[in-house]
Amino acid sequence: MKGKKNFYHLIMFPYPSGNLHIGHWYPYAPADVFARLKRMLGFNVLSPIGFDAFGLPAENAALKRGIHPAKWTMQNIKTMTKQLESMGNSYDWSREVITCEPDYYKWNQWLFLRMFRRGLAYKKKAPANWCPKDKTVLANEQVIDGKCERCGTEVVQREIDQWLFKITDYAERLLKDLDKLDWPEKTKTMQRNWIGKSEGALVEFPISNFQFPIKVFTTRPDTLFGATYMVLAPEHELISNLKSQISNWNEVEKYIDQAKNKSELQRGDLAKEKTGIELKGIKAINPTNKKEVPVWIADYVIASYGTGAIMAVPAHDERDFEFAKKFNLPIVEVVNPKDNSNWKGLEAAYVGEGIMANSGQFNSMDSEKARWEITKFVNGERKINYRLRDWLISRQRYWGTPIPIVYCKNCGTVPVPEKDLPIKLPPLKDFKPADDGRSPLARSKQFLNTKCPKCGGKAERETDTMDTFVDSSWYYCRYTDPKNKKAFADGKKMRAWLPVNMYIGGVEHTVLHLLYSRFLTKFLKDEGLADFSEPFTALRHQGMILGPDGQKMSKSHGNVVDPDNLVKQFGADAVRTYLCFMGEYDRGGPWHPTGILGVVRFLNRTADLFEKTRDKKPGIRNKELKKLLHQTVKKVGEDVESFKFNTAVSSLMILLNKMEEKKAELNPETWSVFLRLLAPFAPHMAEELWQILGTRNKKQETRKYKSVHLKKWPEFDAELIKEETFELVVQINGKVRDAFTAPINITQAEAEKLTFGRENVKKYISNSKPKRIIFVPRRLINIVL
Ligand code: ANZ
Ligand code: ZN
Repeated sequence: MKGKKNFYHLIMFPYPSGNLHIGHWYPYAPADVFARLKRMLGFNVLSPIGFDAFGLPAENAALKRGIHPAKWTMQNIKTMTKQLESMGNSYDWSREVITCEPDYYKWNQWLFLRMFRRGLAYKKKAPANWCPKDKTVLANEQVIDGKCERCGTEVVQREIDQWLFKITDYAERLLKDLDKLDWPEKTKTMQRNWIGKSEGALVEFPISNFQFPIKVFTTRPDTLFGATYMVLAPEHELISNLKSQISNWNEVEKYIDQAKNKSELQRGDLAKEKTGIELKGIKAINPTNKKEVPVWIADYVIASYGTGAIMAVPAHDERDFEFAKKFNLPIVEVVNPKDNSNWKGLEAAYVGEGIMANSGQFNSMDSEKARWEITKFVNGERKINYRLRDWLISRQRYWGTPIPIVYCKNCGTVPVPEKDLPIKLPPLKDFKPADDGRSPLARSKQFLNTKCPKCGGKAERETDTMDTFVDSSWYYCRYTDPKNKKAFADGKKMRAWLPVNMYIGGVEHTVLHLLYSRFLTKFLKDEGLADFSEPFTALRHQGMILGPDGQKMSKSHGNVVDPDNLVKQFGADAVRTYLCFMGEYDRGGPWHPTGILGVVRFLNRTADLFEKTRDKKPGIRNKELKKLLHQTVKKVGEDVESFKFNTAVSSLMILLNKMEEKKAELNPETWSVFLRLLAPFAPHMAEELWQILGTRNKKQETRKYKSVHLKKWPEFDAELIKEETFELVVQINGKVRDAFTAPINITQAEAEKLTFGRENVKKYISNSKPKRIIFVPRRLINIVL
């Protein structure tokens, strides 16, 4: 729209999982209030919706019910569309995106090919998290406490060929750019930890009578003198090379086999009893003091992190300490705390910084300084390590985007040419996962057998499908140009809307979707396909709505609240407004079945009062009412912008009370303001009253008044609402302990009440009873204890 500033408002699109429950409304309804406000503030708001339609949940549900995932998914989309429409959300349905449609997933394949061309999509045999029940590989993020995120089965490790996206190339940028985002601090911290940057050193420990050393990554090279043994991950490649020198090979082999079945998370668990076995016959040499140290293998060392081997410093690392105690390995302290008044000696590892000891010429040095000096001394190399792993996108499942790769005997791995996209998902009848772990697509000979795009010879297609997080990593681009047949989105249209100005969704996506989207955006930027490097400028999370019993809503608890019934009973406006009103948006809380009645009453009272007073003459004379009206305009606008929907609604309620009190003063002018404030929350009712207001006052029953939702948000008079306040200073025994803003005409009783309610003051008073309270109007309150 000409002359208006674009504002891209986005909610995380839903899985078509079945019926929506009231918890699903929560991210959407208050978010729509925000979108409507922005529109009234004069922005050209884009608020699209679609469905994240591929993936395991749909497939599992379809398997359970014995119908095809495509049919099941489309049915659900139909139902959910109806439900979403009943909410009165201002979505632009013409831009709807459904990720399981070839028009959409074609572009997943296209993006994959771009990644492949840049070496960012690659295949590798790697240990993968394998869910024996779902029979599929899972990304690290989908393994929760060692169990499959979907079905709760213990995850095991398996070696298979996997496609990965090289997100690790972007680790530093993903980390650095977090600083400039208007996101919840907690979410940013979680991403930082997930990326897990650590600064340390690579150090080599030679092995006696063997040409290759053991390389370790350590964040504490200052503790090198205290390294009394070494540990290799059971999968470490050196182990098989050392086989002939290992005298207890049978035992070692057995241990390795056992370790294979545990997930990384289980193995890294601090609370877990340590296990391990010494490689008998092997010794490593500590490069600081040339002492021989034993070499162990243990599953608490993870193959995929650092170098897959550690130097163990039991005096200063908790896990090493526990291990050394259990297996009676030497513990040598090399860092003493600066303040050792509480130092208990070696009852536990001391993990802090301090003063060097038992470390030759480095004794008495600060450990922070010794860190890099000792690194130099042993010819180590400073190194930055990231915890972030490459993104495993292969899935051996049916309901996803086929990976556009062909394998040819002559030419090897060949990307499908762009002109042949989309590679359509074959309409399989039997789409169950196979026991051998191969994708069900392999069972369709028609799909599998193809011609090599290079030499024309016989070839086979890749049969894995893509992780659905690929679909959702770029959908916000597609909304800007959803029907485009030539590109995933037109550059001009993308520039007009992106990046997303406000993104709303669950905190559970922090290290998955939100990280993948950031990665993909950076890739698009590097490819010259986008002019922004972060997809979501601002982000807000909704809290979770629990069942009336305070438990997470679920069918098995029987505590699911059905929004359709609520809409039937009370109307969508009441449900929306109550969702806004029920509590702090980012916290959520239990659903109170009777709570909504308060909101219903508020809306009914509004309608009643309107009916009685809308025709009075213009001009608000009552000063008090006028002031509150202007104050409420300011408050509601500011609150909604900062996602404080609950206080916005309550200030509307306060205003209504005042309007009832000053009934005689009300007139179309008051209502014109009030209805506009109400419009984002209760769009249907506000519109209806607005039309009545317009037509009646123009005495033209036939002429339609412009929609309230296209009207401008009312302005407030800053002069008029200036609260007369002052800074009330709180003293305790004459010392200034606190201060807060209070109305000019506050009474002593009111001032005392506010003062005693303040945390700062409570802290000082605790249980003592004040002897005297001195109140100086417009200045201070002094509590004498
Ligand atoms: C010796 C040492 C002494 C360590 C000390 C710590 C304290 P972050 O901060 O997470 O990067 N480590 C290295 N590779 C490992 C692996 N593959 N599996 C398990 N642990 C591994 O942690 C780095 C530290 O974790 C490294 O520093 C190493 O232990 C351990 F007083 O080296 B440290
Ligand atoms: Zn070929």
